[in-house]
Formats: sequence, structure tokens, C-alpha cells
Amino acid sequence: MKSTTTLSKFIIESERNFPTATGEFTSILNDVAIACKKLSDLVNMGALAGVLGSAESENVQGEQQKKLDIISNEVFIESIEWSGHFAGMASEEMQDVYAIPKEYPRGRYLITFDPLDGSSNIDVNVSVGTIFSILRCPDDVDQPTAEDFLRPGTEQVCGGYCLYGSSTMLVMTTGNGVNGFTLDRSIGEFILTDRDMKIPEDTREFAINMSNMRHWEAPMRRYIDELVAGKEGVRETDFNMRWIGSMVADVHRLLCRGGLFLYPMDAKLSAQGKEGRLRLLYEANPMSFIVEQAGGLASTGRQRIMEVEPHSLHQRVPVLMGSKNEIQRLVDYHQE
Ligand code: P6P
Repeated sequence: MKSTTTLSKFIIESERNFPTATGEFTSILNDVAIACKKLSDLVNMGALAGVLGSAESENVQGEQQKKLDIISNEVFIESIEWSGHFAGMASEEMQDVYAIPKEYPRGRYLITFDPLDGSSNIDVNVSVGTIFSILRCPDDVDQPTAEDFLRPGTEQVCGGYCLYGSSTMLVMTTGNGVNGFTLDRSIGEFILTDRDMKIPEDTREFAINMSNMRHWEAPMRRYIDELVAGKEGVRETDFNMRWIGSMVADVHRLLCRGGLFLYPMDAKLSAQGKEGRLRLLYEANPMSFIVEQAGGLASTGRQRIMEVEPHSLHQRVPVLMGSKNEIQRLVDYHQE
């Protein structure tokens, strides 16, 4: 019988390549995986679990919260706060840093997460996901503040997401490539199914919310106009468009077959005083880590996303990521 590689086996075998590894990362990723399994179950139960619909409340972003937004935030925290691996957490659903309760030991890591990204899709049964990013906590810090989380994406030790789609997939990187694990519900384990994922350098598929077109900056307008012009235009080939409205699903697609995920800056966002649509710490950075490790590029249009120096916990950035040669062309347009 073909041997299957569980997430635990994969991490333990990977850690053997690092003599100084303490095995702590194995335990951390297992705890995150347990949280994702619980969320997968809740999402897949949907209405049957009585978890759909609005929570009649707003999050720190001023966005309508779904019941599942709040529940998934609680599930994620409860699954990992006791482990002794983390010194603090930050979530899209919470204004401030979450301090580890006194009854639990503190650890050497910080985690930021969006517990249920794309939750506006949950009521219409479209794929949603969890995104997480892990940093080392500064050695001399016992009670981390927001300041301790404001580190560029290049300092991440792990970036990952769990996609609750037709199957539940956990995809992550620790800086040595990207690997995907599919949840085998019969044994409750994530099994390695996509080893060393690579993004094709070229693509004919892009994902963007076209309804914002009139608000885009000129370089973005030019780039998308050229794609839409297809064979009759300067690109002399046709392109295809997809937009699920769930970052985890749209990014997973480009990771599997190439493509672009684009949420550029636009005049509507700047009129609202926002620096972009998507959040840097727990959406753009972990996804950029994954995309770059898979051979793609991730840019704001003006700089590498992972080199943005954060100034606040919930700050937003423009996000242009995916197949290397297309993102490079788009960045070149922004530099002209
Ligand atoms: P729009 C979901 O709310 C999200 O944060 C991402 O997952 C998704 O890509 C984007 O917003 C969708 O934005 O403007 O199309 O609703």
C-alpha cells in the first residue's frame, strides 16, 4: 500500500534538515491544523450547524460580521492559545492584540490570522478560507503589543491558508517551498497531496473585480485593457477572467495552474482614506510568502509586498500577485 505522508510526518521529516529545530514548529502547525479541521467541519455543516447569516455586528474594519466570522475567531484562538507556543495573537476580527491568558504559558511566536476570509460568500455556499502568518516574538518581549507585530513580511517564519472548498486543503510555506495537504476525513488527517507547488511563469488567466475599473490608476487600466483586447490588441492573444471574491480560492487557483490575483489601489479606496482593500499582516503577507516561494511575484505595484514596513495592525495594501512574467510586466507599467 502506497505510504501516505501526513502533515505531522512531513513537518518532522522536514525539521530533521535543521539540527537546531526543537520540534516546536511541528506542534504549532499541528495546533493550527486542528483549528482548521474544526472550521472545515463548521463551514461544511453550514445552515445545519445554525452558523450562517449575519451576526448583526461590525468588525474593526467596519464590515458586517457573519456569525461564522465570530465563531471561527473563537475556534482559532481556543485551539492554539493553551499550547505555550505563542506570546500573542492578532486577528482581523479583533481591534487589538490578543494576550495569552495568564493560566497558559507563553511561547516564542506571534500569529496573525484572518479566521474566515471571504465570509461574505459563506451564505451562498462559495469557498472560503483561513489565512495565517507566524512571526518570532522579539526575545525580550513577554507581553507583546501591536508594535511587536509590525514587522515586514520578510520576517515571517510561516505563511499558510486553509481552503474550505470542494475539498479542504492546507497550503503552507516555512521558507523552503510550498506544500499542499488535503484533509482525509476518514482518518482526520491532512495528507500531502501537492508537493513543492510551483506557479507557471506565464499565464492567460487573471482575477480582478472589474466593477472598480473606472477607479483604477492608469498603469492598471492600461494593463487590463490590453488583456481584454486579446488577439486584436498588443498582446496578440486572448485571456480569461475569473473572480470568486474569496482571496484564498482565487490565490489557490493561481498556485495550481498559474494566473493573477489583483486587488489594486483605486480612487474609491483613497477617498475612504484606505491604502488598499486587503490587509497586509494577515492576508497580503502570508499569501505573498507562499506566492514567492512558489516562484511567483507579489507587489503593491510600487514595491515588493513583503518589504512594506507596517505602521498599523490592520493596515491595507494594494495586492498584485501571481505568475512572474505578468506581474513583472504590470510592475514595469507602474514604474514607467
Ligand atoms: P470585493 C473577502 O471579503 C476579501 O477580503 C477577499 O477574500 C476577496 O478577494 C475580496 O475581499 C473581495 O473584494 O471588492 O470583490 O468584494
